[in-house]
Amino acid sequence: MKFTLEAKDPGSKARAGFIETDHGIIETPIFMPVGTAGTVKAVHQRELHDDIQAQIILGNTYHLYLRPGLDIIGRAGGLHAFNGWDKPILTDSGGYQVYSLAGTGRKINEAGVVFKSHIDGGVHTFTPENVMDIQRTIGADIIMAFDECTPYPCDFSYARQSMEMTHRWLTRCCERFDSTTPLYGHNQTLFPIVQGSVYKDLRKQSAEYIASCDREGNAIGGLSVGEPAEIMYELTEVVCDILPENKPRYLMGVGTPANILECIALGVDMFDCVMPTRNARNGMIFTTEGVINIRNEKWKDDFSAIDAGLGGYVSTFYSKAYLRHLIKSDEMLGAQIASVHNLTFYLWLVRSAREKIKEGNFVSWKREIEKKINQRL
Ligand code: PRF
Repeated sequence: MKFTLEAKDPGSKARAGFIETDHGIIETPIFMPVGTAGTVKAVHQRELHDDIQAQIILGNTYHLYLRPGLDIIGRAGGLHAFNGWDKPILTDSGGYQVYSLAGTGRKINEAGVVFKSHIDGGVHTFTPENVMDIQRTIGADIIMAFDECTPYPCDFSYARQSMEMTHRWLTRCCERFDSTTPLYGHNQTLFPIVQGSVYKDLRKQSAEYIASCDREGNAIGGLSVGEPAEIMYELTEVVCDILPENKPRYLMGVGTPANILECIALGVDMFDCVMPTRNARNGMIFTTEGVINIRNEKWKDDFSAIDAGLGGYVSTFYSKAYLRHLIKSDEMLGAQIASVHNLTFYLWLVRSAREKIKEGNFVSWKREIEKKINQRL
């Protein structure tokens, strides 16, 4: 993997660049659609390529390991061969999914995490070592270190101990990753994850440690877990200022369109979030004019395009009134149209940000576009 910085915005810390992988180029800043179980929910691969113009998608170690399982993925020849997505894939390590299982009897200790499957209650263990092996078998281009994502709020002493354990787990991840080889002929790279909850000192310490590990890219975890946005921005800035400039920075699980623009301005290059797809299924539609709750009565006879300004097939072909009818009727096509549309919007947003950074007028564009896209229609 190779990251090249192409442009720095004069008015902010935003950057434009590109990442070269064996499955192709990722232009940054980028948004990565979430494909938890090896599928971006309700969206097929041709739509991802042609309509949404996705450049990389996410998969989850936790879900794929439980179902379909490593035997099937391995026999398919890895996730790319299994799901037919021939561009880059990033897999999350399971650290966050295990965090989400809080209250289900999962146990975290130095060795790793013991948890119960949400599918059949079976007991499994994740360790830094087996999570590397699992991600080798899945075959993602970018794989994530095994970490603990602390909840919010979290007291200082727990946050410090947890961060230190995440750092020790990282050493074990690196050792395992570096002593194993890719299974399918394409290279893989390992991104470590900064933790430290909402404590600036811990965040600085963690960012310095992660930077010293000298991997090809770095991630910021443990944010957007319920803390106020201002706190997330402050800590993202602290961490970005420490992480090396010549490597991509990935802010995990963020966020709203406004969050993404703000964090691009702080120097983040990569984002992922379930918001555009999950909220689509509930009728929340992001458009170039503002946010729509398509279930509202006011759209029942609005026969205008979902988003004429965005372009793209579903956004211009289908009307708001028709999409409202589909979502209200729980029709599968409603989830499909809404998901493709929202992802088209998210990819348009980062593509536009990239263009503006290269032109040197990101800040003024951001100010103008925020006024529109943040309003509720
Ligand atoms: N760790 C991992 N994945 C994540 C997070 C994290 O902290 C977050 C936090 N927003 C999202 N996804 N491994």
